[in-house]
Amino acid sequence: MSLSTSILVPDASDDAPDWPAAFAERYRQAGYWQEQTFAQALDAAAARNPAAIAITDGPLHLSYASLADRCRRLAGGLRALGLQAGDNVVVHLPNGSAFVEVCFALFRLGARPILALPAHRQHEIGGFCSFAQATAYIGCDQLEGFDCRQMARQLRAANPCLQHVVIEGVAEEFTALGELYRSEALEHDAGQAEAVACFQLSGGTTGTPKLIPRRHAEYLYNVRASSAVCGLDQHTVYLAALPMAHNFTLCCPGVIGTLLAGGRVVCSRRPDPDTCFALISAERVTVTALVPPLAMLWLDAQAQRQADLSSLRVLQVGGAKLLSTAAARVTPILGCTLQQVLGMAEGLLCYTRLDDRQELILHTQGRPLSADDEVRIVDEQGQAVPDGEVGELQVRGPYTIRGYYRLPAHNAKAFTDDGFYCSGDRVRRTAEGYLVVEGRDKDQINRGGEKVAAEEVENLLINHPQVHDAALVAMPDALLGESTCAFIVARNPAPSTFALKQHLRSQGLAAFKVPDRIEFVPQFPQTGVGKVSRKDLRESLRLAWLDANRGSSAS
Ligand code: OOB
Repeated sequence: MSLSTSILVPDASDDAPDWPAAFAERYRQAGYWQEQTFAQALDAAAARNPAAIAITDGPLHLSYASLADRCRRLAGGLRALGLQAGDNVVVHLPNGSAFVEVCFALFRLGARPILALPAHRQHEIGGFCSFAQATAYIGCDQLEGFDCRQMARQLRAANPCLQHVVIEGVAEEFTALGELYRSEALEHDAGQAEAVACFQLSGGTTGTPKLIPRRHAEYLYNVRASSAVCGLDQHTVYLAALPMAHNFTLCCPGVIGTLLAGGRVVCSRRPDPDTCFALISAERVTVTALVPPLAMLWLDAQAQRQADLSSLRVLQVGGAKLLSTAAARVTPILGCTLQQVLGMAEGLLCYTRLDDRQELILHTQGRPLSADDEVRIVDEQGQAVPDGEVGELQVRGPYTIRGYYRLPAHNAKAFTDDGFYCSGDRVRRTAEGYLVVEGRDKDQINRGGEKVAAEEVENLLINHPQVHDAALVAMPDALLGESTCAFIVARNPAPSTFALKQHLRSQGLAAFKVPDRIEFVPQFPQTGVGKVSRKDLRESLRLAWLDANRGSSAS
């Protein structure tokens, strides 16, 4: 690996690549893109049924009218603080009503939330702040036991652009989120339908964050079309178990889909079966979304426990491949319909349909959401392969971005000349147009839905004075599907495994990216051209895993 290739420098000249005019016109004509912003869409939902409950967050039951009013007042408060249209704002909040209010207040202001995950720490958050020149950070006092205020002090010292820190809870020297609601409501919506509404985050393959600009019109289409495919309506009770900031939970159709359909969002701070089963029974939840390892945990828990999950109608599973054996257990054990979702923050969504044949639901990752999703599956030369053959999934369409924020050089590689996004996923298409994920071409590890960019972790490892070189690869894992193993070529004396993990944590790396295993090797296997052979490293782990599992099944 080479450090020099991984430094991606923001280039403000190519802010947020847009669709070419002819495509934009086509998507408007088709009715996909409408003249509406997120703030307007929420206002319309609130006007339809102001007294209905929009959000349940612990003891709090917030009506649509209160939610809309709180978002307006918060928008007023944020404006009085100095935030304005076009500002980039890092939002780092757990699942809860405050997350939704902050997002909609920023939408109204025309400021753009960068949707950080609760698991992100200083390394990631600092990266977003400096890359996007964020003017504000909105966090909370305690996030899964982590003190965001402490981090905010360091962020401010390192990022002069960061003018405001807003904290939910005890704010200390910062601005308290609660105070901002005292302001006069902001009636004017400064959002524009085809402007950037927010930034999703790429799972990443490189050492630096990649921000995904999502625009009101295309992202609202993503929400509306997903909502139709999942059958959401005013009776929907959606449980947000995964982080709300993630595209899956937020817009597929998720929290925002539920709100726009007039349903109710139930917030869970944790995705474990104990917490979620209690919420499902108490709140009569009808739909929720999980990554495969959690779905498997829920299945095992319910097989023993038989909680009252009778209200549950649909379980969406996506983010990583669901084994068909696990898929087959969903309806018998949880009593609901399984919907497989192959999604990506860059856009494309594939869903199995609720009335699909069992065979499709159990064995495929669905088919594209939109009739205008142009999916092609190509070989190494970029030529389309026939149905049934495996190739790289490339896509363009009415809600798939044409480029990352401020990264023209990277965009030139990640998108084809004719605007297709190169996903790095290896898939095959069935004769009926359903996709089956067969693997991946990118240097990314999919740790049960949580994405780890190999290069990001390697860069931090080789910062350690006792590390000569590092390579992070996927290792088979019964629950996660994949976990991470770092191979290290050490200097003399070699560091301990503990010291290396400590080194990563001390640099503020999110815990899920700290390698599950660390192996010391004298040198890396090489490819024919002298690059590190990740394939050989992965293969050695796979063989060791097979060996170990053979041993355990024999005993
Ligand atoms: C979702 O989005 P991201 O951006 O965190 O990750 C996207 C990547 C895909 O390119 C693919 O490699 C993998 O995650 N993936 C799957 C999958 N769903 C996503 N791999 C196998 N089977 C699946 N069902 O993960 C995401 C976004 C919206 C909805 C659902 C998932």
